[in-house]
Amino acid sequence: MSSFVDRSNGRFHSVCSLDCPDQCGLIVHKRDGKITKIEGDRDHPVTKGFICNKVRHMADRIYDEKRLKYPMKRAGAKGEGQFVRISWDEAVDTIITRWKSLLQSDGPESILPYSFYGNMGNLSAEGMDRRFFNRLGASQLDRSICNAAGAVGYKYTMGASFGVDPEDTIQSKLFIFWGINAVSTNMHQATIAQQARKQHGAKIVVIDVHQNKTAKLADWFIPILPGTDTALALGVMHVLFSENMTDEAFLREFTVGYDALREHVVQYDPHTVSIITGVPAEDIVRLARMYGTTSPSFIRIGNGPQHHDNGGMFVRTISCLPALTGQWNEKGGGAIKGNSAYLAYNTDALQRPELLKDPNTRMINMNRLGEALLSLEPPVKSLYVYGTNPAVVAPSSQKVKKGLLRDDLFTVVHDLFMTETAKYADIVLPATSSFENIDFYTSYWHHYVQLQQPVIEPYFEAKSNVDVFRMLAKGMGFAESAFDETEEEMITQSLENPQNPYLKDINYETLAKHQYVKANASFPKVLPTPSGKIELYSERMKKDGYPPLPTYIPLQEEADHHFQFIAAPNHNFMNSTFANQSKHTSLEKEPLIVLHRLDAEMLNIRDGEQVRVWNAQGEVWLKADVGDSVLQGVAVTQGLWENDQDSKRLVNTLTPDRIADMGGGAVFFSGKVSIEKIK
Ligand SMILES: Nc1nc2c(c(=O)[nH]1)N[C@H]1C(S)=C(S)[C@@H](COP(=O)(O)OP(=O)(O)OC[C@H]3O[C@@H](n4cnc5c(=O)[nH]c(N)nc54)[C@H](O)[C@@H]3O)O[C@H]1N2
Ligand SMILES: Nc1nc2c(c(=O)[nH]1)N[C@H]1C(S)=C(S)[C@@H](COP(=O)(O)OP(=O)(O)OC[C@H]3O[C@@H](n4cnc5c(=O)[nH]c(N)nc54)[C@H](O)[C@@H]3O)O[C@H]1N2
Ligand code: SF4
Ligand SMILES: [Mo]
Repeated sequence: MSSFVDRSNGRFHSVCSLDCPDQCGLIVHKRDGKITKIEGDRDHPVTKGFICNKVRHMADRIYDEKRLKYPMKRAGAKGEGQFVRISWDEAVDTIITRWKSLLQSDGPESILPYSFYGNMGNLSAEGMDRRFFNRLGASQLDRSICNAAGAVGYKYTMGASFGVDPEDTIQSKLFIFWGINAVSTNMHQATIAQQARKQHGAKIVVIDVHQNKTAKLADWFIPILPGTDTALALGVMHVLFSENMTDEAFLREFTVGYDALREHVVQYDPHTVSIITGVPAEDIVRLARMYGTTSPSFIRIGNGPQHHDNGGMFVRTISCLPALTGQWNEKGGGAIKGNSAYLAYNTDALQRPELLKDPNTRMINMNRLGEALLSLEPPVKSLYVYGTNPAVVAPSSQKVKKGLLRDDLFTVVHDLFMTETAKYADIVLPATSSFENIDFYTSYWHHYVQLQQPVIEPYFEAKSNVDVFRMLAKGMGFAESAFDETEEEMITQSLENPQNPYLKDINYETLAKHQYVKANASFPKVLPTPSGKIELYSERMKKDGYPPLPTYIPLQEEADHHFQFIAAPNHNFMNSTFANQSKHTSLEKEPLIVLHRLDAEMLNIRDGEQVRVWNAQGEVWLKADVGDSVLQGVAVTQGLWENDQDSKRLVNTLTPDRIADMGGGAVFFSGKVSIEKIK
């Protein structure tokens, strides 16, 4: 059980639990046992007291009247949202009875857990739940919705998620934000870039399909056609090689395949690349010269271009660039896609894979949830959702909803709110917020491990993920000691990782004392690639059926519709989190669709008019935002809005559930739509 210490008043250390690279240190103010204010921890070495607007308003969410207080069971039709209160005993009994009967009739694979990182705490997101579902033998979930393609792509080049320490990037003289809206999604990296600009005149370049908030503060915004970034990177390489701006000594010592790459990129001359990308040839040359002559330079590789059919190859390609100019040898030089390898903890100790008896247990890709519910054989008969809101965030959401409507599907949703997904549940369970739990956090951007200790008591009857899975294990009669361990024990085991020397001095005690501890990490001298070097040419890729050299492969053709549809995150929501809070929705006002003025003219659409955006999967209604912040043929919307009343705002209605080139990744941004004025 969580050990709650009654500390009714004062200021308490905490950490932001949201799925955001910054993982800010927080100070929580309390009076009479309640949170009154949340602010940044000024002593935190990376986040330094600055936090985003979303979390400054977090107390409103914690005490929102709409928060789930008790377990409930469905009292109306699926999707209607009619529920009645039940006890925890009844909720657990109902689940266990149903699952025991399914084990008999259909076997454990008929049960599918469905989760993501609504709470980044490792115990909450990938701890007791994994132990439980491994022991149950349930279908496994391939958690590929976020950065799976990019992680695999980066691995081919670099071996694992090792990038530059973001604290060092203050030294950089050139920041390239490549398909990342950092002002909204990695605000401290944007702050460091602005500080470097002030201190020593660093330049900020943004490459994006949309002139977003980050592009607005850049020294140079390069608009590009969606899904063509790999070609741009190859064009930059072409110029670097042909104008002798490469670091030959570095290439010889730390890479393999540079001669093959040099020859390979001859075909990607600026003129050819310009036709593919929509970036003028002279800008390609200018970008390459800027990159080739500025050191240290830093590329922040975003998730945007990675959420495409060719997203894995994009990251594989971009991650070759810093090696060409020897940037990994410069303090603050290099790139970040993710930095999770520095803080790799002992996942086996936490998740107990040995509890899963059948190694052939099926794996279901979370990006194909709709298909899995509608047509998988043998069928999924029960779905257990926690820490995610698939009816809103998963691709092709009308299919997901159709699947959730199935009468014979027994669905349980554990969340803090009655999400759109929860409305389809048979049983809804109330979750604690991270401020009510004990957990440990490992950022995927900076190098700090952080501890969360409970700041407030659980809200009404809410329970943490760890506690719920303990109850379910007891109910199922699982006798293994893995289900009795305390959170402190689980944290201790996780941090004992002989595979990762960087964590050597970090344990529960040091965390309890210091709250956040930096891993003693540095960029590895020998990378975990087959050659130990940066692989510009990858034999492993060839074996896996990919071109061994970085190669531009166009997006899949969808000839029926004209506009490339980019449904990206917005500033004031976190995926679908906060889309149910009026403070956040009123800051965002309403969902827009950004169009080029010539496209709008052609469609007879004026700025501010409501438009219908549609394809074969369905339709969405959005307000036109007409201007020149996208190229022609591109349509951008931001934010995963909820559908309230009759509004048609569920943008994932229109996104494809195809799978990316690598890692089973999602391709949210590769779909196409048509657009017309609502008459
Ligand atoms: N405020 C806020 N912060 C967040 C989130 C949120 O929802 N809101 N979500 C969190 C999560 S889970 C994640 S994964 C990260 C994601 O954060 P980012 O890494 O910033 O990724 P996205 O926001 O998906 O997309 C970034 C940019 O890619 C652009 N883009 C799309 N396609 C292309 C393309 O083909 N080429 C180029 N060059 N650009 C393209 C989009 O216009 C967008 O501006 O943010 C996290 N932080
Ligand atoms: N169109 C489009 N779709 C996208 C994206 C995009 O850019 N465009 N981005 C994609 C990406 S990168 C991601 S990562 C996914 C993210 O999608 P999700 O992982 O679904 O993220 P959220 O919408 O924030 O939902 C998290 C849910 O977890 C709940 N929660 C929080 N803490 C806890 C807890 O401790 N226990 C339990 N049981 N529940 C908790 C929250 O209340 C919330 O309802 O969305 C994807 N969907
Ligand atoms: S969402 Fe990101 S920027 Fe905002 S407080 Fe949390 S970690 Fe910091
Ligand atoms: Mo994500």
